[in-house]
Amino acid sequence: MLTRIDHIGIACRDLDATAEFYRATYGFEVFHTEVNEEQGVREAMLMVNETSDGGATFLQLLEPTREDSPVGKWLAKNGEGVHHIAFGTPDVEGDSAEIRSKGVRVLDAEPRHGTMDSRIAFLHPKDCHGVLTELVESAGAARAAA
Ligand code: CMX
Ligand code: CO
Repeated sequence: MLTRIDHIGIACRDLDATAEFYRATYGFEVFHTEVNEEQGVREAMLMVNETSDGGATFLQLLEPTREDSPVGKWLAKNGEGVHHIAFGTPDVEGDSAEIRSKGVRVLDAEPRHGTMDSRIAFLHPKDCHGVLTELVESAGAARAAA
């Protein structure tokens, strides 16, 4: 069961400058930074609020580490902007299977490594009315609460 908006993924060209925009404009501080070579991104997580399932909602700023990565290709085509949304779940495998059974392509046959040791799976945007959608099982409180 999906229990929160885990994050909104925002593609940017300069992670540090974009993080500074969010700090100076809204007061959102960087909570965590990480490089995920498998996904081809350098990322910063900015916490916006905690959620009733024991998790939290973040903005995820994404700078590509290589041009041929999903975010690199997307930036070249679209420029900076909202790249994906992510829903939190205590059971990424179970929700992936259920959503796949409804005819939505799950891009990851097995969950992959996500930020802060989460486990993630992506749904094809063409099956989700144009929205690239990610499922996130976080490593912390939300999974323990399952
Ligand atoms: N949102 C909505 N639509 C998107 C999209 C996005 N982010 N990315 C691609 N599309 C659309 C394109 O516009 C295109 O549509 P048209 O055919 O109508 O032009 C179609 O999907 C195919 O796009 P493409 O540019 O040819 O790209 P690919 O098919 O090679 O890849 C996708 C698209 C979704 C399969 C790929 O981006 C992917 O596997 N994404 C999942 C992984 C990811 O995004 N990782 C980065 C984030 C990591 C994290 O959050 O931790
Ligand atoms: Co994401």
